[in-house]
Parts: sequence; structure tokens; C-alpha cells
Amino acid sequence: MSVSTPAIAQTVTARPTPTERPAEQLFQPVRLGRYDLPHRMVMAPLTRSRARQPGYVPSPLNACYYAQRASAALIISEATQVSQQGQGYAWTPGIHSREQVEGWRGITEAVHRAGGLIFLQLWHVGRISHPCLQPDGMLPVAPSALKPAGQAFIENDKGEGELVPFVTPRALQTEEMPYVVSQYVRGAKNALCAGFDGVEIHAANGYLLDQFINSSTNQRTDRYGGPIENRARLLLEVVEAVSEVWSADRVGVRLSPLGTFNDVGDEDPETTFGYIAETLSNYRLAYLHLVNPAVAAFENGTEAGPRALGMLALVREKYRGTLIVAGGFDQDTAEAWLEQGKADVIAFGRKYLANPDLLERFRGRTPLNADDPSTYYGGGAKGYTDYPTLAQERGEEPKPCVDETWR
Ligand code: 8OZ
Repeated sequence: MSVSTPAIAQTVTARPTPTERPAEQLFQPVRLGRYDLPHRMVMAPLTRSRARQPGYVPSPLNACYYAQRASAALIISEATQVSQQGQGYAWTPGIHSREQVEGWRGITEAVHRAGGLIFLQLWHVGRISHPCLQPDGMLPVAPSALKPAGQAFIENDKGEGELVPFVTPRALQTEEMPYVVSQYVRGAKNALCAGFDGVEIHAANGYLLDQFINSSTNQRTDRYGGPIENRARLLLEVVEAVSEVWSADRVGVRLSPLGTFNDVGDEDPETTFGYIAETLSNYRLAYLHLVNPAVAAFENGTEAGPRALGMLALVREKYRGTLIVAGGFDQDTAEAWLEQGKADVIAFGRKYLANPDLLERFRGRTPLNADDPSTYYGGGAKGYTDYPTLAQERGEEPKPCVDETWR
């Protein structure tokens, strides 16, 4: 068939076609364990301290918040305590009671109805807690009886959030370690029951598993302390036990190499995290999720230091699987990192917090809402479910937040 080409069509074909433009990596699909993600923007886990009381139960308000953000390729839930012993902050949700499982079910259903995918982050804080959050007012537990510098965030007698000094934790006995693993297993089973799509094991940011990994917080002389093979043992036991519940292709692990948050540090982080990255490769997990060691530089707009970049390169080399990196990215830095092969997926925290429709905003390169730090932790809908979408700015009605069937 012969078709004459009008002049206008020639002008159009003279422009670069989409295939000539560099493809935007953020919008390319990617395999993540059992799942095919349509793009590479993940919502990072964000503590928001808004679980319903009593009982630290996820609520319809929380369901609304997550459902609003369902266009993320994957939502990783806020850190969620696997036991009362694992709680360290006021008003964080749990996954150890029947009410909490029912509450989370409302959230997974809301996210699935909105077309999203959601993993639960399994959390035990270890020493980053306070007796007032522990069962029977007991001491928090840790690898070693070393008090962290800093303060715990608790609820005071007036029902307000308050910072109080940490206490010296109790060192776990070797005989208790199977009980610690069993807390993660119960959380994993409950997450399955609540309808999640997978789980992420929180082994970052100075909480229990990271306290075992880092040499500064682990002075043990048993099978869980000393050489890195021992300091990584609890993490690997948890990975194995949780993978039996979920199958490894629906399990992720979060690490924070070179992180100092919550007063941790390691004598030889390259050996420590190189070993962990290499060993985790053998489990064929859904992914490894790193807190960007260069996050401070990203936030200050300075050059990332050689140590942080070296650590990233080391983990990338040792870990043969899908790598998510989170921490301080904007659209351009995320794009550059994907382009350079430094990560497979980028997780955005504060940007998702303030922009439920971050995908649409990045696609259109439209301005972003700024996040409000005064509403990060505690409170209600303000600074939580009321960040506007582009659709609302165009005058469309917001989707109803609380669907009666979630109650
Ligand atoms: C900020 C405030 C409270 C908890 C983490 C779960 O650092 C947290 C957290 C962050 O991973």
C-alpha cells in the first residue's frame, strides 16, 4: 500500500523519536524476587508513630495513607515490632497480636484495591527502647549490656511524646536466641495472615540485628559474638527461618553499612558488610536494601566521600541480586545511579511521605510538595493523609479516604 507522506508528518519524524532519547531508567520494569515491578520507584519504610491505642493497632487512617501511595512499585511498611520486647518508640504498630493482624489486613486490602504491592518490615529494636515500652517494665535486651548514647521516644503520663535517657540493657543469654528468632517467625507468619506480599527484615539503623552485626555493640564471647561469622549468625538464622515461612523470593533484608545512627559502629566495616552481602547472595532473596552510606553528602549537596562510594561498590560486587538503595535521592540522582548501574531500584522516603503521587510527578517533572518534619511522628491526618495530589490541584475530588469496609 502506498501512502503519500504529508509535509507535516515529515516535520514530526524529524524530531527525536522516543527510542533516540535515553530511556529513563526509573520508569523501566524490573524483577524483584517473585514480582515484576512496573517501574523502579519504591516507597521506603517510614516510622510515623500513628498506630491506634490501646494495643498499637494499625487503623483505617493508616490504610488511607498507604493506599494513597499505592502507585509506588512496592511499598515497604513502616518498621513494625515483632513482639512487645521489640518495641522502642511510642505508637509504632506491632504484628504480634490478633488485633494488629486484623488492622494490617485492612491496610493490605486497601493497598491491593488501589493496585499496589506491600511488604511488611519486621523489627526488633533491641536496646533502643525503654522499660516503659517493655513487657512488665523489664529492661530492653541487647547483645551486650552497653547503654546507647541518646534518648528513647516514649509516651508520658499525659499521653504526649517525650524523650528520656536510654537505660543499660540486659545482655541476651545464648539460650534465649531461639526465642528471639521465634519472635521474627511469629511476625512473619502474622504478616502472611494479614495479606502482605512479602516481608523485609530490618537489620539496619542500630536496631537488634545491627547491634549484633556491629563490633561496637557486640562484645559477646559465645557463638553470636567475635568474628563476623558469629556476629552475622542471628541475622542469618532470622533470614533462614523467615524464608521458610515466606520463601526467599518474597523476603528482603535492609542493612546500613557505615551507619552510626543509634550509636553503632564497626571496627572493619568493609570486612563486615562484604561478608554479609556475599553470604546473603546465597539465599536468593527478593532483594537487598541499603541505607545509602553517602546519604549525608546527598543531603548537603556535597560530593560523596570515597569510603561511602567504596562501600557501595563493595556491596554491589559481593551481592549478586536485586539491590535497592534509599537515602537522599532526587529524580536526577536516582536516574544517574540507575544509569551507572550502582542500584537496580531506588527507595524514596520523605518524597513519598509528602507526595502520594510521586510517580506521576516524576513522570511529568512537576514540582513536589515539601515535607513537614513537625508532623513526621504522632498525630493524625495532618501531615499524613492530607498532602495534595496533582489531581486535586487540577480540581478533582480526592478519593474517599476511609472506606467503610476497612473498619
Ligand atoms: C526514625 C524514627 C524512629 C524510627 C529506623 C525505624 O531508623 C526507624 C526509625 C526512624 O529504621
